[in-house]
Amino acid sequence: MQVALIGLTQSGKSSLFSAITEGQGGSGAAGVGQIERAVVKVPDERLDFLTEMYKPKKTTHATIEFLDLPGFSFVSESGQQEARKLIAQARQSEMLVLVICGFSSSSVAAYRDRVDPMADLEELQNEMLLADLELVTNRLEKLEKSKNKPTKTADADKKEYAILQRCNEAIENLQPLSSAIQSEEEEKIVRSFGFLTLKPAVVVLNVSDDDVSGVAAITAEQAGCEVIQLSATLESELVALDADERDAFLEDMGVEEIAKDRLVKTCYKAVNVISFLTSGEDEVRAWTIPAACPAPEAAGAIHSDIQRGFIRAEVVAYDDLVAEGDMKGVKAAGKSRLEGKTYEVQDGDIINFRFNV
Ligand SMILES: Nc1nc2c(ncn2[C@@H]2O[C@H](COP(=O)(O)OP(=O)(O)OP(=O)(O)O)[C@@H](O)[C@H]2O)c(=O)[nH]1
Ligand SMILES: [Mg+2]
Repeated sequence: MQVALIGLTQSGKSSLFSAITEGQGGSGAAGVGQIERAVVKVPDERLDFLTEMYKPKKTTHATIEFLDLPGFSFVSESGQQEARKLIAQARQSEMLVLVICGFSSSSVAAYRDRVDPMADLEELQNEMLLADLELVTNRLEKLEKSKNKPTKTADADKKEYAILQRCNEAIENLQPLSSAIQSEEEEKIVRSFGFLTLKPAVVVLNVSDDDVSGVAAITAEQAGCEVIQLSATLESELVALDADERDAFLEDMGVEEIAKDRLVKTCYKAVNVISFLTSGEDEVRAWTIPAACPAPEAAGAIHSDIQRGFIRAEVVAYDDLVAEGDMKGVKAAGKSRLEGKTYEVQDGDIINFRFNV
């Protein structure tokens, strides 16, 4: 799963990236126009608990790949061209983090000489919509020429043409693209285009250190998605501290969790995936599956043999394990379940698959 950090120039994307990756992906000092990438563990207190319990040789987290894209500037023609290329890159990610500048600094030139988060967000979202519209119209023009020719793809082309026309209408009527999609099949076709405005998104409002606990300048309603307010520079300083210092600092601030952890978890949830867990002396591990996934398919995330030879899933809910203290207690309380093929795996299920091949 891949998440791209995008935004207008100098909004703090690279600072945020450095905090999220705890510095592993470089310091944001890469050459101008370069894309940085790094794989990040999704924090999971359930894995911490299981690791404490089993003391395994290895603990494996779910992961997300983050991309740090250079900032977009729509001020000049050349900036717009550059942004177009970067947008093509962002289309490949499953999710977007829109990093919006909410800090003023004497040493950083503000985009369009303003510190106006709402105006920046509107400009960014507007450009995303325009880019999607351009994609729709280009493709429609191509299909216009080919759709009535007796080619191999004529049927598929006609279908696509009809959907894209509806997409076009939706954008022109200022409706979200999602309103143009009527079935799962259509969704699949549309997904292959990588429309930016259809991707799950979260807005990060990057404010000064002393504003982090203030009222956010953008509400979730205005953004159309969750808004997380943080200070990217503060976050990157926090990750450089050792665990005790970090905890002391968070306690001082009166917050439970470092903001970048909250962001990574939010991204994971936003793409509609969940984790089930496996545990043992060798390894404690989180496995990523789509929400509402039947047990055999979940088993397939581990190995296709386990899916093929699926017999039953021995399932313990994480909360039951915590309540009973250990697996013995869980079994004594009758809270270990045997589930069959139609069972929908729940987030946090600890599973042992029985299979036969
Ligand atoms: N005062 C202050 N400065 C910040 C904050 N976040 C970022 N900066 C500074 O703003 C400048 C740009 O930050 P970057 O993280 O490089 O921004 P960017 O979005 O990656 O920039 P581009 O990739 O060029 O678009 C740097 O000098 C940062 O130190 C903040 O919360 N407060
Ligand atoms: Mg940058």
